[in-house]
Amino acid sequence: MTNAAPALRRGEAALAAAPTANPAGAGILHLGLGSFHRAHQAVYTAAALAAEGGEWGIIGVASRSRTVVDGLRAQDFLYSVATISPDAASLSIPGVHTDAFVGADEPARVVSHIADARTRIVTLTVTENGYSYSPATQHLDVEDAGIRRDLQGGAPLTTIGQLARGLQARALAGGAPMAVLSCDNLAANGKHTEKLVREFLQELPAGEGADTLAYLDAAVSFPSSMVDRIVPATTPALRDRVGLLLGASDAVPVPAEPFSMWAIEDAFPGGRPAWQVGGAVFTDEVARYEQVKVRLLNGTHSLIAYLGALSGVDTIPEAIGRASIEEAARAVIRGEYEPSVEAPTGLDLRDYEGQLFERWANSALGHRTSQVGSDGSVKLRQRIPEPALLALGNGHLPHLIALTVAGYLSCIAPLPGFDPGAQAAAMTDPARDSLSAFAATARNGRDLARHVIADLRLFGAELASQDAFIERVGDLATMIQRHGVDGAIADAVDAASSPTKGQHS
Ligand code: CS2
Repeated sequence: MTNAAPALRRGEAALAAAPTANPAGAGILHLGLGSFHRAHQAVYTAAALAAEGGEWGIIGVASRSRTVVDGLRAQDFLYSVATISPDAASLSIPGVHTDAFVGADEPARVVSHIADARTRIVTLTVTENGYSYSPATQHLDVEDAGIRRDLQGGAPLTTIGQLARGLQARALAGGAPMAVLSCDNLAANGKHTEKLVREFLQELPAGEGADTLAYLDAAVSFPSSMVDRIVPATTPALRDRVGLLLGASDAVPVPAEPFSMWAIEDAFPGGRPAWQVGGAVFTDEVARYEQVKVRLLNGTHSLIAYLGALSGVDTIPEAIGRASIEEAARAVIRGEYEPSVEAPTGLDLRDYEGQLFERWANSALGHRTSQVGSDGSVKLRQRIPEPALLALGNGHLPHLIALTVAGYLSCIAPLPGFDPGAQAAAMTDPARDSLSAFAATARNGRDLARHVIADLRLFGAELASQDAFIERVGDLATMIQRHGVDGAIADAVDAASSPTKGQHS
């Protein structure tokens, strides 16, 4: 039906929902023009612009894909956010983008926008995988081909290379103050980004980065932020539904849950939009928000996704609807994640947990287990090592975190003879090829777990020496291979609830 409807444009009489903002200029450059940014930061920015106006439009840069850029260009940079729950669906049009382009096609343009004094904030949603970080060295991955090339010069293609080269050009052009704001699910994401940008500049030959480092000291901030909204991938069915609701066709709508949260450290030397109007919280406690979110929400989300996929289930609501998976999710939150976090002032962990289960049960969203299970090699590293180490340090084996890792390995690097099913096959992961090649010849789960956790240090250096944890991961993977996922869930939940079995020396 959408083919017959007029395309979404500014000023169309057919619009059921008018754009909520019309920025005077673009003070923000955003790297990572995916669905999440468009359903989160853009919505807060629209609220800020509607309340206060100003030059806080957004120039959106997609890293490689043309789809969203082409769609937005054809629609005057408008698109709809469909807020969906089982009881209701509503549309909004955050008209905050003033331009969009593909970074890989025009890398020099990324640099020149960062250098331009009119840009006062660069925001990032480039995923956990976009930071060129090596967990083995805990530094910028200078062995990465993209980083090596960007260090040699020419128009940079990696995010860290683009930031560093852009800031270098900005320092030369007068050094106007600005903020670089990471909106990815990483612990201390601001500090992490700053460290990697500085390491890039330090790697440049013969002190070439010295002036830029001095400029960073004087005028550039890297605030941390915690972002939260469940945003599944867009489907053809959503496009049709939005077309019906809107009376105009939208090629690039985004679906999202009603819940949304943003906690930001307030350090913006070049100014910022009034994001608090849209509900953002400016706080010194971002680290606490981030820990709660990355562990209780994202860590448990991974567990649900892998157990769901291994049970042959397509979506997160179907997975959490299974009593055994719900029990495992409650056990990992109560027993293994909660003890590792300190709640920020005013946030009640019991309420937060209650909300999580409601959010995961949102059956109208269709959030897929294969989407949440993708990129586990980079996501789990943010979610599991610290709480696992904390439990181990207190003499407890974290059985459900071990089950999360065993579930992950069983999905993307199955042991010989084990077929994890279609949902697992649909998961993408940068480490899939190398891990599955190893798994195909592994004698058992312990072999595989040792290789991944101890030899490759996929989850960092400290977990690499935790033999009891590694063996438990391995044994659970073997159990999944031999007897299926249900037995492994029961074994882990049972062990976690039994005080003697839960201890280790
Ligand atoms: C999910 C997140 O895909 C995943 O790994 O855990 O994308 C999650 O939906 C968001 O972080 C929610 O804010």
